Amino acid sequence: MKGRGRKEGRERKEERRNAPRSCYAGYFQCAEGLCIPEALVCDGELNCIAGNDEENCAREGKARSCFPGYFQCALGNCIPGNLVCDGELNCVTGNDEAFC
Ligand SMILES: [Ca+2]
Ligand SMILES: [Ca+2]
Repeated sequence: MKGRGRKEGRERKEERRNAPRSCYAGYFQCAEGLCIPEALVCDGELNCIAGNDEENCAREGKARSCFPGYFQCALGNCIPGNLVCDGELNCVTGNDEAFC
């Protein structure tokens, strides 16, 4: 029943999605005008020629570090440090257990 700290990063991402863009809904517009599926945004790989599909993540919190004592999952959410290496997957990607 403990909060997992998943919200913070997520909510900010949602805000971005509502920004008016000239791509179809569900697509992200790169700096050079290319439209890529939103699933490719912040997935850790550069899909825009300008690379800004990943750049924004850093600004929105993905590559930003968590509060002291917290661990950052691959998707950018933060979990309490004591959940790292506790034998249970707390990150969606399970990377809190990957480095044990
Ligand atoms: Ca990407
Ligand atoms: Ca864990």
